[in-house]
Amino acid sequence: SEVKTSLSESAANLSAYESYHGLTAEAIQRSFLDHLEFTLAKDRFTVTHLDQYLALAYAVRDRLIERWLRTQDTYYRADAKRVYYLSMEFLMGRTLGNAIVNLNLKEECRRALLDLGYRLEDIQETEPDAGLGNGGLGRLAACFLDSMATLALPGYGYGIRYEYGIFNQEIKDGEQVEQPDNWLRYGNPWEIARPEVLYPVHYYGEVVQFPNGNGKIAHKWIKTETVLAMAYDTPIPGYGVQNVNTLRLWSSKASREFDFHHFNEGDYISAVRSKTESETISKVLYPNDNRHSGKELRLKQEYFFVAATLQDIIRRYKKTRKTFDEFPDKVAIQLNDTHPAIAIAELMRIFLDEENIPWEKAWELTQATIAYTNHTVLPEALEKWTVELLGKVLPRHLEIIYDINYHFLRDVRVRYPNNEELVQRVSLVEEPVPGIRPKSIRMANLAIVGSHRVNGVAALHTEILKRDLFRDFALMFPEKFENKTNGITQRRWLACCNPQLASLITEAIGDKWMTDLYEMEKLIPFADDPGFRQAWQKVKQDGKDILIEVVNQTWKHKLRIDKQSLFDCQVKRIHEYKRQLLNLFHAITLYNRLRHQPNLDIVPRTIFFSGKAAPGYRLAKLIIRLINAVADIINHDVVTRDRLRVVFLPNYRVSLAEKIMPGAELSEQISTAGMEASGTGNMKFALNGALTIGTLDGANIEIAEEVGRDNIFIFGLTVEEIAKLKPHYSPWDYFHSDPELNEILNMIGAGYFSPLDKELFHPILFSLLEGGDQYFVLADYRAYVECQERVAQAYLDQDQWTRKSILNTAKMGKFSSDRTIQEYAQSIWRVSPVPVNMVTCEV
Ligand code: B1H
Ligand code: IMP
Repeated sequence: SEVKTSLSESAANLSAYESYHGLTAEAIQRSFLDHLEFTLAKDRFTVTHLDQYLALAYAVRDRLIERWLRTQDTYYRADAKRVYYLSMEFLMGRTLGNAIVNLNLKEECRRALLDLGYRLEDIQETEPDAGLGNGGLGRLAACFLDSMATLALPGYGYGIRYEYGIFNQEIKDGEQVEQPDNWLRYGNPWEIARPEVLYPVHYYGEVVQFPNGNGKIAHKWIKTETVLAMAYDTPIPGYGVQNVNTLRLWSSKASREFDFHHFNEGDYISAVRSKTESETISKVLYPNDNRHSGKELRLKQEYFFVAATLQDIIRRYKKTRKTFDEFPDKVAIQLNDTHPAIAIAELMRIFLDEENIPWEKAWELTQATIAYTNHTVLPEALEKWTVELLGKVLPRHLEIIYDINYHFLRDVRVRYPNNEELVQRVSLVEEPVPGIRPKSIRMANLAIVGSHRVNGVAALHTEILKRDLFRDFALMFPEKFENKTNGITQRRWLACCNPQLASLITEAIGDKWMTDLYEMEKLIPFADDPGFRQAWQKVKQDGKDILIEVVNQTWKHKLRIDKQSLFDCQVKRIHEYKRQLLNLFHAITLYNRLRHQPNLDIVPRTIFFSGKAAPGYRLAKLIIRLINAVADIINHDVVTRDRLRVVFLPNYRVSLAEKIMPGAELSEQISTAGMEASGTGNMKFALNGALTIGTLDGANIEIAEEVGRDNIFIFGLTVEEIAKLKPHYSPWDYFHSDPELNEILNMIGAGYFSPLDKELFHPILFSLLEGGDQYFVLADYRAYVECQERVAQAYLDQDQWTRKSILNTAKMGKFSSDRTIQEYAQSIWRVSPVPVNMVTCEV
């Protein structure tokens, strides 16, 4: 401590600081070896890859701890307003490489390990992904944590510590097979268990009323089943700052009373069985992207983490305050979609039933604290819980929701008299239609009414919310609705995943882009510099070679990829609205053209697909089968296989995305206009220098605005055109009038790609023809194929293509999640940075 104090006095002595805090290669090596020996009990004869990874992870983690503790202390001393990001999903991927980059320790780690004969890159490959999310929504939460820490904002992520994350996808005979993702099997060096941070969460039971002595009625929720939530913390280091924020994930544990109750009844086996049942709450992530399941366990998961989180938030608030008057000045809660929207009823329950705050005040505090982000307009994704289920699992919350609705509708009737249709539309309660739909609670309506801000995730999406989905609410509360266009963290999605491109950029314009992505504009003049273009092209080629290596490892060198072919990538969840079929039909178009004219001169392409289908989404799984069947035929045809390849990369996940982005040249963002709320993969590709082929949907529109129409390939129907076409759309017209499209659908129908089961893919044809083609695949086919011809033409001029590639990266400034988070901080959360200082802080 004396050493430290004297160091603080000579605060400028940075190298002494680094040496003291163990930030040198020598210290890291020492720490690595110590952990191998003392933490893992291994020597050089018994050390495994896993041990190497764990030892390095512990050595790096050690270097975060002091800053982490200091950060929490700093937030308390500053009496800072905190932001709580509540999300059912955090798709973190790997942590080691990101922590090393954010601590600026890459060279030190590399040297420390090389000296022992290890390669940093190899060690990183051992880390399993933390796949606690489905796709864009979960990864957005992870990018936001990185940005909040980097911006020195007192931000916390709160969610569930799923024992099983998103399933691992295997492809067997062309089909998706799901394997459980037991990611904690070998231990998780990044989490710290907090067995003392333990809260009860109640379910079921009943509500009793009694006079509270002040002439009012009090409510008590009794005879509940209780589960305990235990905290696990993961440090979230910022880049270029000393702040280390916290991601707190809850794990369910059986409560002690629960045990005693059953044990006293003398049935040991059923006591242990009941115990495991309460522990199933945090067992597994629901693998649906953009779809509401309606299952009881899912509702219990949502309430589980919300109830534990609010207890923790209120505990922290009460450490410095006696009344709740300042709650909204000290606490901002952001709901990542409606999945945690029960927080509105839970916060009201705490204020009303436990803190005895009167309704009006409780409601004012709740609204001022909470904000809601909507991520989808797809009707099947909107959460509606049946009154029956909600009343059974959370009876008091159902009462409170009815009360909120009563107060809300009373105000609506005053403001808009004699408009019962409006009242029905905005009601939190959807009335039943016998035999068709049960009486339900609309969670989006609850979220809007209970929040002071509602935001969409891209400009178009927010407009659609205001014009269509939430039209009535936007007219009632125009000041509530805002846009916050999504972003991605350039630390993970460029610095970590594409170190070569990052270095080339930094050599040219310096490294300020790491914390201010608008700095990338300084690359614009380099787009016309032949030497720089050549260097850029070389780095992109290296990225392609790494991707080829991934293919070789997957297929054991059986699938030869032409390294000069156009690398055309569509990687995202498999969903009809994302239209992987459109892309596949283009592949079949090229295949047919080559079959019919074997000497046809085309630009060689390798078309990569990757993505998971929800296990219960039959058509999405069939699409995976069709992609693999088409790939099999095309890749084995001697006429076509040197000019056209189709590759389905199994098990898409964050760590695979990090290998795909640097090698991609064309980014497929081809959703039906109006259906992809934002997309964020589109931003990752463009940041790594891929050109986009896309529809005017989600954030594509804003990407086009930034890069300019000359540097992006836009095609297809617009939202307005689709709305016009919809009432009289007939996919059959396109089927009959477009010969190439006709041929493709006939081949699929005749079993060309499934000779052993000719009807295998008929459900796909059915959805496109009889089913009415809900996603306008046939309507956009011709425009898409023509646009792909423009892409191929452009690719022929490699020099011009490279120029456009550089300009794409240069104009990505807007799409940093730092910009997004700054906007949330200013206009929704009203929080300011609280930087942590390690050197000058007193000890
Ligand atoms: C997005 C979801 C989603 N929107 C329900 N909605 C889920 C809905 O488990 N569930 O029940 C899970 C996920 N995910 C995505 O959010 C959008 O489709 C993307 O367009 C957007 O970029 C992303 C982040 O805003
Ligand atoms: P939490 O934010 O209350 O969950 O506490 C996290 C950490 O913050 C604690 O373990 C302490 O290191 C620190 N901390 C908690 N209370 C205080 C306080 O009153 N002043 C300064 N630091 C605190």
